[in-house]
Amino acid sequence: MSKAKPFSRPIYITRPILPNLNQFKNKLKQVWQNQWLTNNGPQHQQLEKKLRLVLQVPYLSLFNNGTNALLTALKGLNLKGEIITTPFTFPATPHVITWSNLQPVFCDIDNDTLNINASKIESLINSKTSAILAVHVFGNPCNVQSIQAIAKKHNLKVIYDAAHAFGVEIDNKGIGNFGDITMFSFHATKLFHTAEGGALSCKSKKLKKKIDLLKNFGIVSEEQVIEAGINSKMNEIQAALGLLVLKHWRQEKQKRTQLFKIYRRCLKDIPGITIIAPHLNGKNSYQYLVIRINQEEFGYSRDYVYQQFRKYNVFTRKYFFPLCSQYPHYKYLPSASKSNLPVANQVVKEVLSMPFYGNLSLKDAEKICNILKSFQL
Ligand code: T4K
Repeated sequence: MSKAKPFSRPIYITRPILPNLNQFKNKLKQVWQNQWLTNNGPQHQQLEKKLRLVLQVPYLSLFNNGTNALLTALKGLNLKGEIITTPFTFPATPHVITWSNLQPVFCDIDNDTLNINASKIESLINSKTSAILAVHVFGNPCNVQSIQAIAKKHNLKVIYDAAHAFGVEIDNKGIGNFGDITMFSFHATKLFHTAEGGALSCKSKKLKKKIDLLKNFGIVSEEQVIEAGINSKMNEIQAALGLLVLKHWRQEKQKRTQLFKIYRRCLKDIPGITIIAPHLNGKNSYQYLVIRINQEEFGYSRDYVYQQFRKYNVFTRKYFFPLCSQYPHYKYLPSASKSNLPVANQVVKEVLSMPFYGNLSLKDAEKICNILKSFQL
């Protein structure tokens, strides 16, 4: 194989959907005409209604980012004591537990889906446990049936972090219908985005009302404040952008399914390389394309591959290295010990997020795979 040349421009793992600038200017004109910039304005109301339908959930509340949404979910469910969660996630997941004066308890992950291993949850439950905070990592759904059964048996709440799972369905139902509350992130790096943004879905009008109060200081009216809320509102400019991005996300996903086919074809014969996400079964978000590198079979470690790619102007990412359980403020926890998390500690050394976005050409995806192959020669 002839040696591939480095890309002339940096290739990142993702690039945001950017709607036509003139269309965005037109949207901004509407905002200017309304002279209404935030606090549940017309753009916000439209986006909330449309997203509720796209995500197929009964109730949805928009937020200024996913982390604040998750923080509000914990507050809204009145949780106490310990929350069982995964160490293989973005820092936001355990940090919202800590910010709520609760204790994260790390549970090991499943070797195939990389999500919390439902069969390991029960041994971590004690009288202080009040909830399970699970993450649909890389858009691959958790074992929601088993998690629900455990929660029911032990009277626990279930919160799903679906930051990566926009538009995913489980048994033809929107993923936001599982658990007590589900969080979505609309950060610029997500399939659907509002630059920064997020949402919570839930199943009761009462809980939606509480969530909406909590994200707006607990204000009911000019003279009545009934909750110790915070300010986590999505503004009109974010919502206006979201309304335009919403017109493009299906096409973006379609382009990514084509890219996925290229990656699958080109990577299938490389010993030691497997694709983790998008998962072959079920309806994935096509949010990330994640490979796993078995050093023994491939001949080189994930860290070597990551470094080598940089020489070709390809900036892959080691999501989610290091594990959250290795952060200085969590590593002292008994549940953070390596012996409690053997699978997570192995997986985190092997995963690599590859470039994956609609504007990446099929030819460039093929070239990236050829570069990877060339490391073995
Ligand atoms: N739970 C989970 C499981 C999550 O993954 C996240 C966020 C959250 C909760 C919290 O949700 P938010 O509060 O963020 O809504 C990025 C995102 O900032 C973060 O939202 C996301 N997960 C995480 C997995 O990825 P970084 O620090 O890795 O992003 P950054 O700036 O390195 O961007 C990655 C690549 O994307 C860049 O190399 C280039 C490209 N990029 C990025 C931005 C911001 C662009 O092309 N344009 C852009 O505007 O965290």
